[in-house]
Formats: sequence, structure tokens, C-alpha cells
Amino acid sequence: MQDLVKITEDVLARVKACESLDALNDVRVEYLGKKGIITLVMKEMKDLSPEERPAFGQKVNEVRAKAEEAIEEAKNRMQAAARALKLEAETIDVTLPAKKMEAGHPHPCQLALDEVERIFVGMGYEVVEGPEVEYQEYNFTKLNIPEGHPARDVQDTFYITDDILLRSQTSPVQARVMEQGKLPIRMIAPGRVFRSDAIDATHSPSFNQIEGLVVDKHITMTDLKGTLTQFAKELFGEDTKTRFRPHHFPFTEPSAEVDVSCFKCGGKGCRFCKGEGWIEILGCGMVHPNVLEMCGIDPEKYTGFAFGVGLERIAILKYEIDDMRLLYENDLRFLSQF
Ligand code: 2U9
Repeated sequence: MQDLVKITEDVLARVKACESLDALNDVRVEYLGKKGIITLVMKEMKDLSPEERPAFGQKVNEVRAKAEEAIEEAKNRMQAAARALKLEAETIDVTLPAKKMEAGHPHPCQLALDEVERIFVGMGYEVVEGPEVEYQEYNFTKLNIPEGHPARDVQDTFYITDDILLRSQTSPVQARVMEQGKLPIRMIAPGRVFRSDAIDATHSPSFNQIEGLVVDKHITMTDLKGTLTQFAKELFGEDTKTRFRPHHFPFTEPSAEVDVSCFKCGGKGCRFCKGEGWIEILGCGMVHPNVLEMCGIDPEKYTGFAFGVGLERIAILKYEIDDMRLLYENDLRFLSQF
């Protein structure tokens, strides 16, 4: 019995001194484990006389219950303290200003492309894309650009083999659509093109074009002029006027370059239009009968018009950018203005 009082005092003191759950577990094993002090005392009961056993058994059970209770209590206290510490460490101050999200936005060329596509899709055109690596057959021959033509020169075009090149215009996309033979055609072909040009404020070896093509019965120059004038009005404002100047392209006949009245000064002449009152925006023409024929369309039954416009040029004009290189440099101080 003396021992039991001592064991009780000891275990309670040991539990009280514990500073961690691990230490507490060690005390539990030391007293209540398989070979624990209290467990051994219980086992030794068999050496007592039958008269002594019940009273001693009751005492041992009390010691054991006290030890278990003290350990449980200490465990709960430690867990609650740990939880409180964790909660305090994880406190969120909901009144702090939120972290600023740096959301991106479309590049000015993408904004210009979206706008051009919106206008033509609104007129019933399809948007068609094609390969950037092309056969010279599609890039030149089918577009009535004969062998020996300066446009084919290795000085101007990136050749991969004698036959394969980086397209210098998106026209091969239209040639491929014509070859499929589904008429009528009303399409625009936007995309990257490549020319062996040195970089300056208005040139780049890789830039973007949007070309358009309409092929149907009874298409005339009037359709061409009406369509492109409507396009100019939607892009630059309802008051915009267009001017068609004769020009030459191998793939169209007749051909023209198109100017729009300056949307800054309304045509009076200013710094923006260099005093001209007019700004050149695109080239166009009636599809050459040779091109129709080479792409499998009977030029006696069908006619068409085509046009081409530089996407960077549209972006530069629309957003009043004075150097094309800014569009390629990915400088956020420039890009974040759009
Ligand atoms: C087919 C038939 C005809 C596409 C055309 C132009 C006029 C034109 C330039 C504008 C500025 C190229 O980006 S730029 O340097 N393009 O002036 N492009 S007509 O004519 C076609 C195309 C495909 C089958």
C-alpha cells in the first residue's frame, strides 16, 4: 500500500512535468504500458493471499484510473494549447489590401485583327488559316507570278528548298480554298508572312497580313469598291472616304491601291497624313483570269475580287503608333497602354 501511494505521487508529478505529447506518451508507457510500473503491480497481485487481494485490487485500479485521467487531461490541455497557437499563427487580416492581379490583355495587333475579322464576318465572310511553310507553286505560280519575277528572288523570299519556302503572302490560303471547288467564296485569310527585309520603322522580315477573296458569278469592280469602302468606314469612322488609284499586281487585273481620307484632319491635310489628306491602307483588284484558271475555276463563268492589307499597318494607324518595331519588342511600358 505504501508503494501505491508513492507510485501515485510519482506518476502525477511526472505527468505534471511533461512539456510535450511525446514526453507524456513516454510516461504513459512507463506506468501503464505492457511492462509498465502499474501493470507489473497488477500482475504481482497473484502473489497475495485471497483475503488481501480484493482491497489491494481496488487500490491498484484507483491508482491506474488516476494515472489515466491525469494523462488524458494533460493531453487535452496540450492539444488545445497547440491548436490555439496554430490558429493565432494562421490568423488572416481580412482588412489588408488584396494582392494586385497582373492580368494581361490582347496585343494591339490582336485588337486590330479582332476588329477586321468582326467587320468581315459581319459581311458574311469566313476566316480561313493555312500553312506558313508553303510550296512555291502555291505562293507564286498559281498566283500568276511567273518564274524570273523579282518577287521570287532569293533576296526577297526565305527558301527552305528550291520548292518549299516561308510564304511571302497569305494568298496561297485562297489558292487552296479555290482548288477545293466550293463556290461561291467569301473569305479572309489572316496570318504571318515572311520577307527578307531589313528591320526599320516600317519593315520587318516577319509581319502579318489579312487578305480577302470573293469569287462568285457577276462579281464586279463595284462590289470591290463598295465592300472596301464599307470596311474603311467601319474601321476608321462613318465619315471616311476612299480613293482607288490604279496599280499593278500580277494576281489581279485591274489592280488598285486604296487610300482613306485622313481620320485625324478629315482630309484637309495634317502632320498625321503628311499634308496629303489621304492615307494608303491596302491593295486590291479583280482576280486575274489566269489565277482563277490555275486554281480550277472557269473565268468565263466566275469573277472575283481580292485585297490585301498589312495588319501592323492597320494597328499603327488605328492606335497612332509611330514605329512598327514597338509592336515586336514586348515592352510592357508600351503594351500596357492598349
Ligand atoms: C488570290 C488572288 C488574289 C491579294 C492581294 C494585295 C492586292 C496587296 C499587300 C498589302 C500590303 C501586301 O501586306 S502587304 O504588303 N497586298 O496589295 N493583295 S490583291 O490578291 C489575291 C490573293 C489571292 C488567289
